[in-house]
Amino acid sequence: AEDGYDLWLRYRLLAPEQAGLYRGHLSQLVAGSGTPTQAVTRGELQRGLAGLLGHEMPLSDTVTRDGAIIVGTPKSSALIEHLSLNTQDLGNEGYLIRNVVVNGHTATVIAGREDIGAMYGAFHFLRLLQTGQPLDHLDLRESPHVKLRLLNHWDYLNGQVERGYAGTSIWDWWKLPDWRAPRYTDYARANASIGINGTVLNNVNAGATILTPEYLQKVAALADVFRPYGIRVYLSIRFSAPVEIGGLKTADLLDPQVQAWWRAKADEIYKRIPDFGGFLVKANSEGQPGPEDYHRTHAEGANMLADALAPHGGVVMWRAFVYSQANPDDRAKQAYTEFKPLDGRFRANVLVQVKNGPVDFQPREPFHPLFGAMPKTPLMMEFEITKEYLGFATHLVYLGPLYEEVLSADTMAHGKGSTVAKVIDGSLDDHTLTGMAGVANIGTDRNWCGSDFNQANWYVFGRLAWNPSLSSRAIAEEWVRMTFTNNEAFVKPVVDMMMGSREAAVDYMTPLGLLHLMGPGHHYGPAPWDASESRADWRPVYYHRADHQGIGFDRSRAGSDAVDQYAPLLAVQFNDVKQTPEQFLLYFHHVPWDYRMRSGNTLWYELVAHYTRGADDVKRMLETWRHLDGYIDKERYNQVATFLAIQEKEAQWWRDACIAYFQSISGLPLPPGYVPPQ
Ligand code: GCW
Repeated sequence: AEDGYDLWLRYRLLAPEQAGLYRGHLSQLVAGSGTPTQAVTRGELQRGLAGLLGHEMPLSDTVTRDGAIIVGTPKSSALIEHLSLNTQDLGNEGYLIRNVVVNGHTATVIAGREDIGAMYGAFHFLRLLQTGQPLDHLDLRESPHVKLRLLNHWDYLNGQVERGYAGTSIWDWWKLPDWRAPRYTDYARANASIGINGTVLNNVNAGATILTPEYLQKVAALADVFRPYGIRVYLSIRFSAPVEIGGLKTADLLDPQVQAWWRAKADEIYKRIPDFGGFLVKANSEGQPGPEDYHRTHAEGANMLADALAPHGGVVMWRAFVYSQANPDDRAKQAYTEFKPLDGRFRANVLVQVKNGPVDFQPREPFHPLFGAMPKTPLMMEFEITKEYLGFATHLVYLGPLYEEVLSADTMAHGKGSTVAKVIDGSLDDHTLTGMAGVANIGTDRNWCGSDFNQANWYVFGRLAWNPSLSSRAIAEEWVRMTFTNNEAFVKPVVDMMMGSREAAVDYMTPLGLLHLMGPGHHYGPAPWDASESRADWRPVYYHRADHQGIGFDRSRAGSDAVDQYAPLLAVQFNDVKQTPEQFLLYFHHVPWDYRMRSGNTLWYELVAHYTRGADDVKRMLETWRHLDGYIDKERYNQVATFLAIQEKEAQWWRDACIAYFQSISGLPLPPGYVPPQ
């Protein structure tokens, strides 16, 4: 039975016509196993090829017939060395895949400069087969565009996953370090297959316990499992840990004892985990302790930790997700206000990790104004893979288009073409330390992610972290082929459905630049009326500001002036209601209900039309899926169908609740032809 456990690494038998395509190309495997990485690379190829072709691939020390696959590095393989390939500029993680002739026989070589590169190449090679690509005329060269490609787990040590909708944490802290569950290896394989090279094991809302010797031993065991796959572990730390587990009276960074404590802690960690990645820090945000508790800046706090890690080559990823209840200013402005002045004040091994938008992982937000605004500081992207505001496990929302929209957005920081992708890959301001993080959607569910389609969000995150310029459609197609089938009659409609799914969710939840209308606390379902939260900036009304005259948050110069956090040309555009893209209209402006939209509709009618379109889109998604019965296994087909039916019901709920609520405020009649809820 199919339970989704294998993710996109299913390696099921290829259809005969596809297998036919590869006849003559896959006859023997020439690959070493002298290092742990070589061993797992060879193992993955054996496993993948056996599954796809239906027979074991013979191993050989040298090429003895046509169709050999040669894997390795010039250092590990004399054969590869003799081919005199240019592997020098591949970097540590890059690879090439090429057809060659060896001893008069045709062969395919998968080579890296280092083992890890060859491993990534092997996964790419398997992907070619899984997606039905031809194997002749191969001449591929790939290196990652971003250095740190990380998952962030919001996992507590008690097993709970904050904003997790796929069961509990896969880290079984009770049984570590002795029991190294096979699932950890499968986790590493999945990540390696898409280029993810690091993982932050614990929640940014961190306790201090993870830094105790007992837990560091457990962390070291996980690091051992991941190491062959090129994955480093990182930890979220609690700024006040020197007090909580160090017995000190203060965590003030100017106290020499505090500095010494962190240095000693770093030394202790590296003794156990020589390739430890570094720290992720949420400080002075939503109740977490931080340097501001002692009237020091974020930069000073980050630098103190950076100094402790620097001798070992570790990094600090300091989050910019800050906004304070005490600060009456527009929440969307606060991170920029606090961090922009700190540009140039961070140590070389500090990255500032910035959420994609200025508020909080909404279905749609403009890109965060810090991108492009801190040229002297490496800024790391933080995307949310788990669907906190996007329907949890059941709603089918492919996040590729969201990620792509943000990455391709133009910050105009150095004129046209200064995209967010260029900030992230370091090319805009010449940074070599670069990174992209995704808040994981992984848990103990058999299918890891709570639904089959949620796996696509893990997948697309990894692929875009490798290369932020890839197309989310191309990635969706790869994923569908690997996860379900290469049958074109299935692939095309499913990719189309995925590509439209994010816009559908925006339409039925928060169209036209609205955001944060979800039920406070849990963030599931509509609650634009809800005023139960103690904090004003956690209430939906804070964001939509609907009144009898109109709706939207005035962030123009006449309002909170958030527009001026963007580059001058963009600020002018966003400041003008006529020039603001309609998808961000109510994010930047408070607009009268009778405002004329580009369609000719009034704003009120347009809002109703978007909600209706979103709900209708989901109906169509379900219809599309119903036509695809029989192309894939029953188990996964049925679950997707049921989840889509839930989504259909809930999209309708969103539409009806939001329209009814906003109508109670606008007092306007519903458009002619509008079908109210039964
Ligand atoms: O999105 C919000 C979430 C919190 C989260 C916080 C953050 C980890 O609702 O659950 O806490 O952001 O990113 O720090």
